[in-house]
Amino acid sequence: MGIADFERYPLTFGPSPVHPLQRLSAHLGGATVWAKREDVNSGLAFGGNKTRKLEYIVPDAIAQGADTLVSIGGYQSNHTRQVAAVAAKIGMKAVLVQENWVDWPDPLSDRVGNIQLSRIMGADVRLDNSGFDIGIRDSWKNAIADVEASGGKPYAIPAGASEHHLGGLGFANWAYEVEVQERELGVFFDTIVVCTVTGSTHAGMIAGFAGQDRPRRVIGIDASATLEKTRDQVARIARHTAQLIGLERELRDDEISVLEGWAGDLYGIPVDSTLEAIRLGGTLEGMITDTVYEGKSLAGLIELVSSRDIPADSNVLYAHLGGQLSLNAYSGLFR
Ligand code: 5PA
Repeated sequence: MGIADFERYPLTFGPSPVHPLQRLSAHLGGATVWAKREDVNSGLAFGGNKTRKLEYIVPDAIAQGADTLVSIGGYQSNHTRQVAAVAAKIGMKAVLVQENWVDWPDPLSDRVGNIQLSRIMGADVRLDNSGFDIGIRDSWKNAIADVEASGGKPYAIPAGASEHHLGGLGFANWAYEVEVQERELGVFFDTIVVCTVTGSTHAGMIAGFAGQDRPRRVIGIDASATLEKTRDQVARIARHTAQLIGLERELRDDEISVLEGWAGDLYGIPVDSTLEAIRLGGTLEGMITDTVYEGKSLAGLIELVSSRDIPADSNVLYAHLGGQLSLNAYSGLFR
């Protein structure tokens, strides 16, 4: 059993682009930094990491005869926006529970960016006042029950598509894709840096890379300040995904590395290092990152390269997972 045994419904343009960040690398003066860009991986409403995960989930939804995808996230969830786009693409409905995950004083946070696009794409958006949690929520269970009660066939996709039995496959496949691109480019990425919150992006990568010949460091950067929960979730999903794709050994604990230090105190609230990283990516590379996820993982990368924790002779691959649209809900920054 391997990744190729799982059906993949194409939602992306194909392999996502990989390119060097020359001016950022020169500025940091250490390792050579590259990016692999999930923010431009699809024509479906700006794509992102969930679009890749959904490629492996959609065949199951279709096989089950579903007519409505039901999912959950914060007001500015990138995930739910991608679920809305995918539902539109495959001719299903979407019911999205959008919770008040971030205590951020932008009066338009439930109207602009991701949530606006979900509404444009016809999703049934339901605002809920609950706070941040990556676990399974009653509001989401109620939405599923609602669809059933009205005669629909719901297909449940948990937060970030992570606690879904196929949720890790998209990024296990990403690991194989990287291997192919490395051969084409003549480079080996000994270190991968990725933002982790609900866990299946990082977990899928760990599982996918674990079966390859050359070992590498896959560093998850915590962006929600819930380290223990995130680490457990990543470990669980990585082990499950490894089993699915036929890895013939147990993952070691040292293969599961989630680092803290760049999340600040709260999910969704940027700190100085986040804003600094966003500015650096923007001014040196024209690469836009957001305040919730990618600005935090980029801040981690910047510090790890600057401190030589990632050695100067390394080739580092920054996984850019998308998410720029939520910047609209942070209109008070960068004025
Ligand atoms: C998200 C997640 P994981 O949830 O798979 O760990 O990915 C973290 C992540 N970068 C990183 C971006 C741009 C993301 O959108 N977003 C969630 C959402 O609801 O959008 C699942 C939380």
